[in-house]
Amino acid sequence: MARTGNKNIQAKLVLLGDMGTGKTSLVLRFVKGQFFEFQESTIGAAFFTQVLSLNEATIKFDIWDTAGQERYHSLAPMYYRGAAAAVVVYDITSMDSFQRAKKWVQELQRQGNPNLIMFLVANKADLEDKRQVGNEDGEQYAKENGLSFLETSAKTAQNVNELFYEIVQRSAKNLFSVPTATFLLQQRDWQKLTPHVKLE
Ligand SMILES: Nc1nc2c(ncn2[C@@H]2O[C@H](COP(=O)(O)OP(=O)(O)OP(=O)(O)O)[C@@H](O)[C@H]2O)c(=O)[nH]1
Ligand SMILES: [Mg+2]
Repeated sequence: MARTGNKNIQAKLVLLGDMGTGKTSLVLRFVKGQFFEFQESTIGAAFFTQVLSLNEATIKFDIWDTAGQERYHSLAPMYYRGAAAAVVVYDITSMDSFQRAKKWVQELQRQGNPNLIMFLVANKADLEDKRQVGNEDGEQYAKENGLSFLETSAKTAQNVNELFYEIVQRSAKNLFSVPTATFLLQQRDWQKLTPHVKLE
């Protein structure tokens, strides 16, 4: 792997999406390995940091978990401004949340940083029997808009680490000014190098 030098890099990541889609739950699953059936609705925004180390470089992720309630909408630009990556979350059991996700994507495309890396995340994939939004619908919308797409479950941890690894990998080019290809990491490297990131 290419040597990246002794760098400390800070990257801002923002999660957006309708209330109740599971933004806080995804972050808690990733950062703490926890899940709560009765997660409280976020007020304003919550802030988490996660430090990932690889070779001589350290990335400190500042994660802004925004509140999905409509009354907090006007605060959002404060959180997505300057972000390296944005994760727009919807809930596969709610068509409304998918429509809301599309609105967020449009807003980010209009207002966001042109280098912003955007992910569309279909959460609650464990609730297959209540599904309202088909996997193909999310996938197709993401493709049309140049977004990365993943179906996740904060409850079962499905694709949660994968989501954050992909964010790091896709951000790597911007963060390290090296081609992503020289920066690809195997998951076992992550495990070795990042004891504070729990792998399921
Ligand atoms: N079954 C299932 N439930 C989930 C999942 N993710 C979150 N939940 C539940 O959905 C509810 C809402 O989750 P939150 O993480 O608070 O959602 P949020 O997007 O942060 O909501 P706001 O803070 O109001 O914007 C909670 O009761 C969670 O337990 C999931 O993947 N599967
Ligand atoms: Mg929340």
